[in-house]
Amino acid sequence: MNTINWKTALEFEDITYKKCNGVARIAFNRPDVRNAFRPKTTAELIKAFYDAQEDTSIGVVLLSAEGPSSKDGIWSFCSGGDQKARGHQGYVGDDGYHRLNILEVQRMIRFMPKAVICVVPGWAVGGGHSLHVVCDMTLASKEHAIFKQTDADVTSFDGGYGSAYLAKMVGQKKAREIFFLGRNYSAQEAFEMGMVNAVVPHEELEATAYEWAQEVLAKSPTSIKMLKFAMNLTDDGMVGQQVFAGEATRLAYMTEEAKEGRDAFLEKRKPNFEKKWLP
Ligand code: S0N
Repeated sequence: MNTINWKTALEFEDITYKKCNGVARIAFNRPDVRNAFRPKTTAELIKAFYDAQEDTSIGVVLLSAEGPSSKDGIWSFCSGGDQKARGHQGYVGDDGYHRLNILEVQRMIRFMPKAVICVVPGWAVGGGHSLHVVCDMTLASKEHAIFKQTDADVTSFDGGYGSAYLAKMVGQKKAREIFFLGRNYSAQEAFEMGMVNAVVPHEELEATAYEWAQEVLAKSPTSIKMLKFAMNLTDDGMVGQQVFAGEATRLAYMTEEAKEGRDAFLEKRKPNFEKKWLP
């Protein structure tokens, strides 16, 4: 296995952002509040995910968390929206405006043309649970991961990927149980439901995530991207079709036919497509 030598890519306050050998690691860094996110956190996540998307040396993103809490040693992935930053219309940022932009983070994960692996070292709760659902794969700490949906306790409801997509993953009855009862589920239970890919001893969690990332990195980048978008497509409606078709267009641009179309326009002549209507 490659030695993991994470290097800080960008400095943030609420998250850490590092890179190593084709892997980007974005991690919540508010362990004393169980890694709850406030508007500053989501703004930082958006910047980090955008950087990882644009960096052609990066093929896989790990979404993880720093920890444990300095107060009580408990591990958390993310406990969702910071209830202390919650005003009457949403979560209030330093600028005084209310924002609900965690959904933008979800969309970035969903439409990122690279694999995103969620690494859950502890609590995955509320909006934190939804983030794990939207990631392409999830690895969970055997000893410390706990999955829980508290949306119905605090009057929030993730009606998109957090619930409807979860139902496609674990089945309708189980998804309703998760949201309507808000119980705690261990990593093993989450694995048995089909929402976790592997249960990993806590000490090996990050190294395992890095190994999984290296396995993905050995594959064809175009295949990974097209497969991800193909699997998204049926659940994402016209936007899913748009994203998949956009990548198909990119592939079409690489053909001789496309080059002829462009050149003919620039040279103010009729294109000669040589009438190759391939079967
Ligand atoms: C995570 C839980 C289960 C952990 O329990 P535990 O281990 O007993 O710890 P606590 O003593 O409860 O907590 C330790 C300290 O951490 C603070 N804290 C924990 N979670 C939060 C939080 N979410 N916000 C702020 N602070 C938090 C505690 O207060 C405590 O601090 P001290 O030591 O100072 O007292 C347990 O903590 C828990 O249940 N947490 C709350 C989970 C929750 O309800 N989260 C919100 C759920 N809703 C969302 O996430 C909104 C989703 C969302 O954003 C969204 C979705 C769809 C559409 C739009 C939006 C949107 O709003 O953007």
